[in-house]
Amino acid sequence: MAINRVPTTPFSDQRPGTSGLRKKVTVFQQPRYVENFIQAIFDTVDGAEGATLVIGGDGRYFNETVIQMALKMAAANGFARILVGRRGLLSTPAASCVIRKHKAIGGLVLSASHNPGGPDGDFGIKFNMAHGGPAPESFTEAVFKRASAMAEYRIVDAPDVDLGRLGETRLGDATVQVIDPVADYAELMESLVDFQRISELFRSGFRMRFDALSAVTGPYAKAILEDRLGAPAGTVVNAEPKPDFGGHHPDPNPVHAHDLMDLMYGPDAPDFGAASDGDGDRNMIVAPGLFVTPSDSLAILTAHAHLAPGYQGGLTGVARSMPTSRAADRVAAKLGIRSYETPTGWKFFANLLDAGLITLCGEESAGTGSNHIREKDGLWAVLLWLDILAEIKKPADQIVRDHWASYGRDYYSRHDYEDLDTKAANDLMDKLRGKLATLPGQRFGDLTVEHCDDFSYTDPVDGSVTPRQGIRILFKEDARAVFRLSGTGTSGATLRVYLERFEPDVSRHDLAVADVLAPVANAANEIADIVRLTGRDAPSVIT
Ligand code: VG1
Ligand code: CO
Repeated sequence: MAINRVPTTPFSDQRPGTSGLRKKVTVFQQPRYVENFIQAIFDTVDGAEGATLVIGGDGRYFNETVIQMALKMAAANGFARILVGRRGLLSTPAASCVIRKHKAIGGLVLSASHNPGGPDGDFGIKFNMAHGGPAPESFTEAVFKRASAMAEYRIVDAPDVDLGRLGETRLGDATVQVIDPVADYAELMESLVDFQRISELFRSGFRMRFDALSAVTGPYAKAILEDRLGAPAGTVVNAEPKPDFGGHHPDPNPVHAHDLMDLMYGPDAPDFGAASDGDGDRNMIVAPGLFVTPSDSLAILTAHAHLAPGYQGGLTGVARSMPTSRAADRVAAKLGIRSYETPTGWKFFANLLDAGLITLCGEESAGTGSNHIREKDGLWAVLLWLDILAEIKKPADQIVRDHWASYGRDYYSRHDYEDLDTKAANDLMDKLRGKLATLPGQRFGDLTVEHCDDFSYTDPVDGSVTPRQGIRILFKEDARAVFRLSGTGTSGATLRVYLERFEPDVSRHDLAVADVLAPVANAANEIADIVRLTGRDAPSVIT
């Protein structure tokens, strides 16, 4: 079969951010834009010749078009075997699982995760390495350089592969295998949590709702929760992946998953509520009448994971991204295990997991995961919660309150200022950096700055240093404010302000989050001059 070498014009804006290259669909639709980026990835992969590659995406608009291009380009670039999910679907955690299980050299994950989809929405392309996790910055920088100087791409001249039928076909010199997107993943889950115990929980009348937000986890949640574990039909809602997510914003937080929140805070709340995002790596956990912050969820899972078969021997350590609350650190200290603080983004956890330094990790942005794969894993977190609920036999909200009673409560909230003028946002961060030296000792309302810095991470495994990862302001009153700019947005800049305050007193664990954090929010506004420099008097989203 003929391999075409097609001249391309290089693109100078193909630098991956927190999690791959994310842009508006219309940007990806420019002639040769996708091909240019994929060729840059393939040129950067060491040892493509004869190797296995995994390709899958979250089913959003443009997914199938890019999958066909990627398949034909992979065949022209020497990969011997290409595994692709049926209908082009693979959740991000399932892609990580398939890469590892089938010893692939890596995988292309097509997703813009929690960003909206559709012709006016977002698209994304990410490369994951042989360990199953997102490529490190050394790799993505090399891809960016290559993409900026590309002369031609390679593609086989062939008809589209039928993605609807399982099984093998030839494409050029490669074999394409269309796989069941759920099978390998479900098998892995069964090795980590006690399926029988969770089935008994459902048989005993326990009820839950899983909202897939019309994104990729629908088929996974239906197959595992309803078909395998016996949850009643209808437990999983919005279960059909749609190219535009049915108009949902597939970001599992209290603002965007409002239907689930209404149910869980209403009179007919089931025992447990959960949701996942566009590509299935995030999770949201809601107990009846109580939203569980992802930071608390990480801490609670750390405290109880040993109850599940996959973690019976205990944990070696736990890591959290820097803006995630310090709740998990408190558990680690009590358990006598290591804890780590990494920059935002899953790629920083891979070395710690590979080296066996940690077993669990998580982020405030609804990401939780473990050493079973190298991505965060939405449905896994839900299953681990269910296994713990089945073992402890207490209501979910009780488990959270008991946790606060033992460790204290880290009140937590994130304020996002979206779609800011990029220059104004950079200016705000620069001014803030410029002020750091003068802040310690200054009072803002009743809070006094104890320490502040621009977070720099030194990877304990390979010694690499990643500077400028966000500004941390720690107050003497055991409160913290963190500022950083998003690396996944596709329009303007997004300022994220993370606020937290620790409360050890159990009689003060039922206060309104916004009230407890108001003094921290006020101090953060004053320190960073947010209103004046952004022209906004309130955040666009509070989660
Ligand atoms: C956001 C989150 C971060 C997460 C990243 C990818 O990044 O804050 O915690 O790892 O999205 O998640 P940023 O740079 O916009 O703050 V996913 O589910 O979008 O792959
Ligand atoms: Co995601």
